[in-house]
Amino acid sequence: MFNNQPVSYSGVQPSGNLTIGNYLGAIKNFASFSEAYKCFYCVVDEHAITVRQTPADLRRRTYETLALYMACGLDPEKNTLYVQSHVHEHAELAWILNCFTMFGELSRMTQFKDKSAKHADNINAGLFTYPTLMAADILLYQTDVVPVGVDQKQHVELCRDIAERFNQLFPDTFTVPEPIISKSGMKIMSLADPTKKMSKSDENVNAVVYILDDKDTIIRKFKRAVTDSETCVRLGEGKDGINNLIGIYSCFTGKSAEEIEKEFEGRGYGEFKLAVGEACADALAPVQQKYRELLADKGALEAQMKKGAEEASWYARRTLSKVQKKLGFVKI
Ligand code: ATP
Ligand code: LTN
Repeated sequence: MFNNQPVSYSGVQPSGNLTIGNYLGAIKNFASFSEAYKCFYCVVDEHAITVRQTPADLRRRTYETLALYMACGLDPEKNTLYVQSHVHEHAELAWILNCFTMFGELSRMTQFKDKSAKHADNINAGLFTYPTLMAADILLYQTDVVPVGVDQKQHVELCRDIAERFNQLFPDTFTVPEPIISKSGMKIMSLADPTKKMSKSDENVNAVVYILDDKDTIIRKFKRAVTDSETCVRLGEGKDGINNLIGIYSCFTGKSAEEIEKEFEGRGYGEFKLAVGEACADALAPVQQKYRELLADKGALEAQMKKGAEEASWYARRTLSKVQKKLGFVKI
């Protein structure tokens, strides 16, 4: 809560081209909070450098991610859209929260385990303390709800534990947030290995459908999606590929799994895959069009970054100052 208004907060890393997993699991749902909540949506560039980034790519993707937020329907008049490194309070509160987070808690984070296995040559301290920076993002804005994909639930739960621990020592400091996991887009799986999350940092571009892929590419990727040896379009155990495609088709068309099973009764996987590709491409076409228009005007995007950072700083400053006072830092 901030001034009696509930707050929604989330973030996306500018660490790669955004996928339909990011879109269905996170960004598409952000807009639904705009009316009833004070919303903050951040491009988390400081999180992105926990794995090596090429500076020019990081810079370009920061603009692109902001443009995509807007293209996906986030109106900057109704939502505070900004870049994490433009609000220095995030890094400052993260340091403080590091001193209230246990080594054991961070060691249990599955994302840390996954990413340190994947980047074995660069298991840096930032990768380890990633969740305390994320907790700082959330807690600075006295956040009530955090819309994320299911892979981030563990981080939001750790954030709750940190907030509760801090509040016990220093009462009434932070709002304790709830994760909101959208049911439909909970976890979109890789098209090449449907037991794995579809991830923007996957090296196999055929495993991933990007929001900005053109129609032919989208249809080709779905055509090649790994399924099973059956031919009947229905949900089932061990049918991870088909389950995933039914989930994706359902998200883009609003149809339930039962309706989809009926629609494709007696028709093969080939026809179904084509329908999924077409539904996906048709849903993304207006987003892509809007995105291109927004990206063509860098000056306007920069003005938006500045406005967002000013708005966010106002809230962040208030929480950080309260925390510093409670801790006994001398104010001059
Ligand atoms: P990376 O591969 O670089 O770790 P990512 O693709 O997992 O990135 P993030 O920037 O970490 O993307 O995630 C942004 C948001 O998108 C988060 O809320 C996350 O839960 C959601 N998300 C990412 N991938 C998926 C997916 N496959 N299904 C559902 N939600 C997802
Ligand atoms: N860790 C998240 C991105 C993220 C985030 C946040 C999400 C950073 N800060 C605050 C919600 C709230 C991710 O990798 N998906």
